[in-house]
Amino acid sequence: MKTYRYPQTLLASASAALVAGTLALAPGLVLAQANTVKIGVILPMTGPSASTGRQIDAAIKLWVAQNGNKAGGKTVEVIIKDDAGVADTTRRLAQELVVNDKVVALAGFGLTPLALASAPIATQSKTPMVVMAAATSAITEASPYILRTSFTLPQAAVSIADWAAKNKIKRVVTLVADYGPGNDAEKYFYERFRLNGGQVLDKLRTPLRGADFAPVLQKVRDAAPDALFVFLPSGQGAAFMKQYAERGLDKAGIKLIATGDVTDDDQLGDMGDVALGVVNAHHYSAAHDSPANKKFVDAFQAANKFRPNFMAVGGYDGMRLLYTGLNTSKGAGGDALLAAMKGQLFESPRGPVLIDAQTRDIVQDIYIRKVERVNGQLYNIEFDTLKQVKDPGKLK
Ligand code: VNL
Repeated sequence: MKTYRYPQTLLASASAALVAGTLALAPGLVLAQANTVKIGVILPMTGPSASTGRQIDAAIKLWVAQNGNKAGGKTVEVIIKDDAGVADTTRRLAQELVVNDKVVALAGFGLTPLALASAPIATQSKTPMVVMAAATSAITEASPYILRTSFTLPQAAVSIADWAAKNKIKRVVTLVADYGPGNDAEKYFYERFRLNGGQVLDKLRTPLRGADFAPVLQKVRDAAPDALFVFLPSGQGAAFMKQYAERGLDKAGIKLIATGDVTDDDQLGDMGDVALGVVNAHHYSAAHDSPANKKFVDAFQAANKFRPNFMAVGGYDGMRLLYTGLNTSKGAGGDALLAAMKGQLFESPRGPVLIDAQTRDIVQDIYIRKVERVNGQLYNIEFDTLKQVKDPGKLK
């Protein structure tokens, strides 16, 4: 998936010759250009969120390997760029992909600030932008050209808040990463849990880049709640679990409940016994029991030496959305592609999903899962399903 750039001068003279009607130079070259559509994917391939980039990159490659490089009668070229998780870089790359590479769509976006930084470029250039990872509710409102194939934190947070209230959990402390999705997780958990008659004793936050959970874990121990509710972005769960166990909190009678970002399939295999029994809510488990998921997981694991996580599914479904959209728009981008992607309904490895035509956000089943050991490996085992959950952030 490396980009090959035609030399500028050659292209310029080829198109000049075309205009003059005396096409003498490299006609195949001009044809190839007209028959190619480019998708510009921006991911954190390096830096603290590199696991998200690695998962989505692998899923995109799997999609192309399985479905070929043709859509809407055109050859699809996927250009993958690394923003290292830095928003200024994401914005610059989005600009370059639109202006220089003339991509028909932007995709990827590993973290909320990276998606928000690129939203104005999508709007100004009328370029559809498929958010495959970032999950703050408000992202889809930042541009009418944004669609999302990941999830929203409110979808997961209200689901686990309902489960907790029904399962004898009365007093909770919340702990979230201190940025967009953490704010959403805290707010939506808090509101729903209190509505259900529960009590939130404290709301704790950790810096997005902070890996030291000691100060907040001490506060949790002192507050002695029935349960601790946690949201941390993908990639931080294992470090958190390790410190949770080191401080003996798993043995202090405080239940751990979470969004599935914490018991992420990317790291779950290495978390050890401390993760056993953690109940959490999310939209995807590698153990999801369906023929579509079995096929996806088998193919993914055959191509990579790791398990797909929810980020991989966001990337895979994002490619489906783009290919199906391009088939309908006959390879056109802009408003035609945007319209063709709105309202798509399909069977994802996660279960049935809808890209809501009004909100451009994803409507999907949210599962309540418990971490269990299956054939020697830890998995999130689904035991309850909330059907077709719309983003609660869009219902206000
Ligand atoms: C975000 C949300 C990122 C959930 C995550 O992992 C995650 C975000 C990198 O919107 O920044 O698990």
